[in-house]
Amino acid sequence: MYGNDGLLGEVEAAEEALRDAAGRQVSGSEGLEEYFTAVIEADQKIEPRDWMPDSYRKTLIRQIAQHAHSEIIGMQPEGNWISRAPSLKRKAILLAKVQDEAGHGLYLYAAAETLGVSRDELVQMLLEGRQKYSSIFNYPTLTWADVGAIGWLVDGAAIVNQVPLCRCSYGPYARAMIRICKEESFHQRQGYEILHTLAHGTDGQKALAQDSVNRWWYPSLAMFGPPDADSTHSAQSMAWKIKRFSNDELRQRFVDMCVQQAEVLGLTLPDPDLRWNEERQAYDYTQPDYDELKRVISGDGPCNRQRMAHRRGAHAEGAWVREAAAAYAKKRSR
Ligand code: FAQ
Repeated sequence: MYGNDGLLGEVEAAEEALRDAAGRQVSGSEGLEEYFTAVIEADQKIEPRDWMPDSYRKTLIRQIAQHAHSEIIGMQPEGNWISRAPSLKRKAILLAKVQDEAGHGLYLYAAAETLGVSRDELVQMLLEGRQKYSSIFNYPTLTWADVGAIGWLVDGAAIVNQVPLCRCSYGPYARAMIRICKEESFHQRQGYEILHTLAHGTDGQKALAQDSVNRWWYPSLAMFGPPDADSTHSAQSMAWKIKRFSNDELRQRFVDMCVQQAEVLGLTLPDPDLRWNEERQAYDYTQPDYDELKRVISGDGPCNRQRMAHRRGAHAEGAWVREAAAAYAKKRSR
């Protein structure tokens, strides 16, 4: 019914492959660069102790940090609904979900730190606007149904994008992604269940669910990034096996997955041109507005300013906690 069992199977397979790749068997290469290339070609993992090109390191830091920041900023839109969830059970579930996102941020910052950059530096770059976070978290959560739409569509898009990252060539990132994907899959199901309940409720509840899907559909498609022709990093990231599929390939996979799920929900996707293409064995669909994506990425989305102001405020308010933790660590080390 939920349609992501296949994706979970891919995560299991990637986990097994990771164990094999850990016992690395590439040998006999001459220089450092040749060895790096041989490891990538053999589909084994680059580890923190290995030599790697500076540009590979920089690309990973950029992507992993952006991903970590997204998890942390991504707590805000849903956090907005914790105190207003319609029942104690819904509140407890949402609280746990939002807490999971903090955990994902933590795994990812830890993975980025293995590349020689500290979490403090990364957070500082986010606060100063020198690093990005996902466009999707700059849209507002206007109703309770939006919590369902985020789970179904945003977490759904996140899994489709992230399952291939479980096979990423950099070991610490791949290992973090295995755990994250398993949890994201659960998140997607909780969102789907919220929407399913609303869609099978009163006419008013169904209308609420439909309205949220109408608002979140295109921003979710835009999460996959610019179209391949405009994607600056894809070719190099795919050659390094950081990315395994292009932005457009994953977007298509997501659309194909959602169509059947929407049918089960009894909701429509807001695209009059969505139809099955027999020749391509995939759905034709309307592309999201990529100019809007550019605007949102560059800081001019509906909630960019609010999200960053909140993050800066939370960081400042948490200063005493960081100071206390540092003082305690110092005392213990003495
Ligand atoms: N938003 O050359 P490409 C989640 C930037 S986590 C903002 O195609 P790339 C969990 C890109 O950085 C969601 N910026 O880039 C959750 C680059 O900028 P630069 C986050 C975007 O890296 C659920 C420029 O555009 N997921 O949802 C976006 O090869 C619910 C050119 O683009 C990840 O981070 C965008 N949507 O491919 C949490 C997954 N798209 O640095 C809470 C890991 C592109 O050149 C609640 N990341 N840009 O100035 C990736 O897979 C990739 O980085 C892509 C972009 C696919 C996002």
